[in-house]
Amino acid sequence: MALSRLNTFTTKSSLFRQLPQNAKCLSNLILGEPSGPSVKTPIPGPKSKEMISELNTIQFANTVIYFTDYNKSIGNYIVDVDGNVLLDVYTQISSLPLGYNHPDLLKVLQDPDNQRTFINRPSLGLFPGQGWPQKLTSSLLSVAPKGHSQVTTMACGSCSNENAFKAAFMWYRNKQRGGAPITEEENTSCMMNVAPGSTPFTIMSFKGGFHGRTIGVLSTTHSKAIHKLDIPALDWPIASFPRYKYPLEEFAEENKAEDRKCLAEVEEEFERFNKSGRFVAGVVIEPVQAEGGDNHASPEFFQELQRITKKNGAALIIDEVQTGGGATGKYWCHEHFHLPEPADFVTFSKKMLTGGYYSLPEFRPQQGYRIFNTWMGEPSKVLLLDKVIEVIKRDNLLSIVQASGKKLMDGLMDMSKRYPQHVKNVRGIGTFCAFDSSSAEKRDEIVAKLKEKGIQSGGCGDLSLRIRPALVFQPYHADIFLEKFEKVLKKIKTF
Ligand code: PSZ
Repeated sequence: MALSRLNTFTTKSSLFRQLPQNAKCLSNLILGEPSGPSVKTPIPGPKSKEMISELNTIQFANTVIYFTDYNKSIGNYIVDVDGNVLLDVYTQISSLPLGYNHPDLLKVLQDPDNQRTFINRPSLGLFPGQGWPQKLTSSLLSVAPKGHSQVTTMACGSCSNENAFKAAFMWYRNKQRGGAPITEEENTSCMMNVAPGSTPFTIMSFKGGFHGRTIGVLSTTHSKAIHKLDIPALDWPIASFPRYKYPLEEFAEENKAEDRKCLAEVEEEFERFNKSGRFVAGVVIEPVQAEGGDNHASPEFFQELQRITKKNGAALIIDEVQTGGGATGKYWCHEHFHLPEPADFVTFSKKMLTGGYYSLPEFRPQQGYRIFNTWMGEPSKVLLLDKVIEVIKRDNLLSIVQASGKKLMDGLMDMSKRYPQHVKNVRGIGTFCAFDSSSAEKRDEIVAKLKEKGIQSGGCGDLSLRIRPALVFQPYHADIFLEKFEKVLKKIKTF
């Protein structure tokens, strides 16, 4: 029943191919979507509330916003169990590349050959299915950042970063050994968590960064106390991430000075830790700090960071878990930075559907079972990703992102002039946009009122609201968002 309903959801890719730059035809890309949001009950509605209490008897459920009807959700619209239809600019924490129930993805499931991939989950490190290298090539490697030919799949974003860190540590130690074999003492000491088998190596991270919640990467996460409280942390170097003044054109000098200050801290931390023998094996950074409040840094900052990292013999690990997959108008956000050399690692998850990382060949582990786990990713996710990438290319979705991003940014800029008390520091690349409100309370009020008007958005950082639509979000959807947003702004009291 759900499927027949979804047959009305048709892509107009052939039409779109003829007129790729024509914004008018972009609005026809998805048929079968509602013409706009509709809200019938308070959110969460009565059915959601009942289900939340039911779930709460089984597990802690106080974060649940509402229960979703995944049969009815379609394209850019999420539909809750009470029948409320919301334009979704949060998309499952920025992890839905093509919106809900995309017909091309549903077709992947209907193919009997594919069904076997869904039910026979392999241990990829031991028994990959035939065609696996070709699948990796047509999907992940077809969109690899320039200079990358090696990819390792993992389950989630945290796990991808954990393993990139481990690969960086092994690479660093291997350099130190200078080709000497691993000693018996190293093998026995590591079993007791002591030197020389266990190293004192570190990963440098940035204030405001987020790289996951598992215990290793959590030491590099610095966005909110709630993520870290009560968990033991590693004493690793932490530098400041630039905090710019907006509009950027007006504060060019101040922002350049901010870059210099943060880069000087990176140099100081390298020196401090390397001198004390706690060698910095890697530097991990997001191209835009997302959970930490959508903090952007300049291409020059990243170029210089790459130079300093290399000079100090460490690996640059770019965490594209949230920024990757097309939302910035390029497949990888760091492509906007024109780095002189490829990053050593680029980690991904979310919109890529599978976790994992690209790494340069020198980071291949020296022995088997060093970067390893039961599943090492999930072929059915890669099968879906293969289709997602095909649709992105076929429907020219990156140019849609650019067009919709411009519409969003222009609209937000305009709001920041007309409602300066509520909309400040507008920033974004592609549809990866955000602004600051005047306080956390005001930001939460805007998110709540947007929901009442049928817009699902999300907060980030202390006082920011982030916009994270799917790649099928078109300029026409941006208009709907902006119209509802203005209605909300008119209702928000200044104090
Ligand atoms: O509260 C949470 O646990 C959230 S809310 C958003 C995320 C996590 N983002 C995940 C994330 C990320 O944004 C970056 C830049 N790096 C790593 C991660 C971790 O990914 P997962 O959640 O898949 O482990």
